[in-house]
Amino acid sequence: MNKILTSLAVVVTSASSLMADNPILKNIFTADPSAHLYEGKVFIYPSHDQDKAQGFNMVDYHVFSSTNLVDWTDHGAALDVKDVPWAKSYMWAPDCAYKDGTYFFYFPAKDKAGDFRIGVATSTSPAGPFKPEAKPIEGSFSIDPCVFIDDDGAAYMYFGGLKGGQTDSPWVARLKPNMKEFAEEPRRIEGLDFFFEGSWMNKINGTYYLSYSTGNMNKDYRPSAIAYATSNSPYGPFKYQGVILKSVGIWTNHHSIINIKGDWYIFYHNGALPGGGKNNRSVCLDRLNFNSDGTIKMVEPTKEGVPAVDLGKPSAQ
Ligand code: FUB
Repeated sequence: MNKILTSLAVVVTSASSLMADNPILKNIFTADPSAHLYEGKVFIYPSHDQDKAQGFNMVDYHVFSSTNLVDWTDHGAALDVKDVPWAKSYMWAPDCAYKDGTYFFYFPAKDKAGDFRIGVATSTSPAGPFKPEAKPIEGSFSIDPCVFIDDDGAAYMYFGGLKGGQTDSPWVARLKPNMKEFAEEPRRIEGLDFFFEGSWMNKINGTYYLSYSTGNMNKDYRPSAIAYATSNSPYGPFKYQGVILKSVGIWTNHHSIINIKGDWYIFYHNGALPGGGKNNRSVCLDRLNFNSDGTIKMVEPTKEGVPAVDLGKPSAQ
């Protein structure tokens, strides 16, 4: 691995490899990757596991981008807990959404009372830095927000996994046009068998695919597989479809799925970097494939990762 220091970012190259080489992010420990295509690049919004961490008390977020899926740029700390007036600790799995020139960064964290809430921070750049709102989203609770914008422009937040320290059902709430407030009381989502945490939404050929981590809920796939369910409504009810990624060998599993140039990809994490493990995770990338009936094939995690894809020339750092 070769690091080139620039004034703004760390470019982490992988020796001109033609393959991405899992884990793809190697300069710091990262987890819970939410991937998006913005401005001709792939951006990853992960959690940042601290070196030698014994638990999940994360304190900041870094944003990564790539124009070829092989070489990744770390844009540095995009949000730090010390800059979030309401948050105390536990900066867990985030997501990002774009609307009308603004990037909205959604993140769960424990508030001063020790309860998980969901916050939002904004930037005009997909790389951040993000400016947090003074308070968490009113009425928000729990963890792992995923924000999905439907074809009609309506935005929905899927979230859930822990409520008051207990496992809980997943939730969905439509967002107001300002993307910073719930437009309705969160609704429970039905039909997500074995749901534990880590929601991710895709709409494919008119069908809503909600995928998620199953923790210890499915005794046949412990610990933590990624499963999915489908619906014809963003609110559900959903129909359970099965497992798409088996355990990655550590307690958590958390993913995102995006289409890049006509092919589907799954971003997830494992503990495979030197010094890695349960609390020192690293983001990986593999292909995801569908059957002709629209069901998803089981993913085979690889060491070599995916081939380079040309998304265009990198812009100046
Ligand atoms: O990274 C902290 C938590 O672990 C995430 O919020 C969960 O999804 C699990 O990956």
